[in-house]
Amino acid sequence: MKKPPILTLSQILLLSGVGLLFSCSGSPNQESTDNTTIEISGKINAQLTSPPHVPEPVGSRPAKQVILDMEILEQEGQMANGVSYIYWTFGGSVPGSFIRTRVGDEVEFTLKNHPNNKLPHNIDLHAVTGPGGGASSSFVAPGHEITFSFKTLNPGLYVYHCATAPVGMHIANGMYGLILVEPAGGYPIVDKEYYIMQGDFYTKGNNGEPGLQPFDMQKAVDEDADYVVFNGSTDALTGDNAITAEVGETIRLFVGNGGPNLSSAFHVIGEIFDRVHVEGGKLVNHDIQTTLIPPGGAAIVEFKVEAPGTLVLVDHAIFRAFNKGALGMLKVSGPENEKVYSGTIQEGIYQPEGGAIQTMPGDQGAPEAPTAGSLSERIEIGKRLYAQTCLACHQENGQGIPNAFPPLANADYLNADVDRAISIVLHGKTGEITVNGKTYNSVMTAQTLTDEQVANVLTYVYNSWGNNGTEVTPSMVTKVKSTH
Ligand code: HEC
Ligand SMILES: [Cu+2]
Repeated sequence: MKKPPILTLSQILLLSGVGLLFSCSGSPNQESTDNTTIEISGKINAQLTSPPHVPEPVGSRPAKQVILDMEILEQEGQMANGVSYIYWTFGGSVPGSFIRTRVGDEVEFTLKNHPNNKLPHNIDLHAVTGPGGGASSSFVAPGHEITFSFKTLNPGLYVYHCATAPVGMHIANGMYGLILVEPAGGYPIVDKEYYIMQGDFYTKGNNGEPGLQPFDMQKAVDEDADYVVFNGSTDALTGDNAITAEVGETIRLFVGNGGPNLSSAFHVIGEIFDRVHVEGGKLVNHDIQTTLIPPGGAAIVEFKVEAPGTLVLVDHAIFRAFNKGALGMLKVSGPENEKVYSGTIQEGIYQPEGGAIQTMPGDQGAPEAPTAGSLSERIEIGKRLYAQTCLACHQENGQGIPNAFPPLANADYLNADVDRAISIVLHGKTGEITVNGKTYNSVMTAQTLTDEQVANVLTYVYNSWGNNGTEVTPSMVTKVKSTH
């Protein structure tokens, strides 16, 4: 056996690499800026815009205090021709109002929940360094408002969204938007800037079925989207709503993906992205055909339009584009440029094809639940169910959340009427109720549980936190079901 040399080649390389790292660390190209120390001078009101528009670039302005007011509105809107939907919105649009800041700004954010709204909401801004991205300080019940503040530390394009339980449902209903943090000095000026966000939607009726379509939780869990759209609707960026440009102009698209589930293979048919700020950050890639934007992510894409015609924006997971709505148009007008493209301009090659043929997910209801053989087993199984299905709203010890979710602990309303409690878990509940002297007027969604599961979870609740110890049996649940 040979004795090993004192240093192997790879060890030498490693060491010299470390040396290189050290020798570079003091150079001016290395990032060592501490953005927490950027001083602010003066105060401005934030300009907010609805999609596809964006506020004025920050340009060379210094960091400032930015006063920002955003109102949450739950309102009906159009998903597709003949199909409407109750959207939950930040500022009345899907995606929500575009927020434009620069690094070092101190944003004083007031979130208002309109008194006509049914549900509590909050906001998690991915641009925020702090607990829950602001979510933990911004929880707000209908008719209330809340103010919190943050300093923007990292330049880039960020998603914001609601993070109130059930989180997926709030996002699926349209509660997302973009906040841009420009670097000092701003991004280079371009001719046109637009705001686009993809989202997937889940409705009781399949794609194209007319009328006011309710949200379908089961399809959302299965990630079986009926609609995949830009800016909240199949028509938001087509026909008269198309975005526009002139030949020779430079375009910047701020593109986000609200999800909740599906990643976007963002592509513009007939264009190549000259530059892409990958994932919305500092890294710039060049000459890109399709850029991947995950749910909760964003990208900035830039290109120059050289020839007239209609450029088609799609999610290149292509059934989503032609059959579920992920299709938008950028109409470029101006003189032909035969050097770039010699063909005739033809409108209408890429058009939506409408309702995809889909099968409903098998409607077998909830899976067989374990059957409880005794009261203590029922409580034990019920406790697990509570953690899975009730805890997000009613909280770990049944204490609820003031103005939003009523308490189940020592709750007079619960203890007064067991059949009513069973009915609430089976069918959900909306309208004003009074629990322990406080009024609540919100929405509890119906829980998809078997009779056995309803019995177990309610038995757990009745045998916890000072409640009256009722045992709820599956036959009691079956009886309540048959009388409603
Ligand atoms: C998405 C949030 C949410 C979830 C999940 C939820 N609830 Fe509720 N629950 C509410 C709201 C909101 C109300 C009040 C509804 C109203 O204002 O009319 C309520 C009311 C109730 C009430 C009547 C009021 C009271 O305090 O006694 C009971 C009982 C109840 N829920 C039990 C449950 C049980 C058991 C589960 C789990 C199986 C559950 N809830 C899951 C939000 C929720
Ligand atoms: Cu919300």
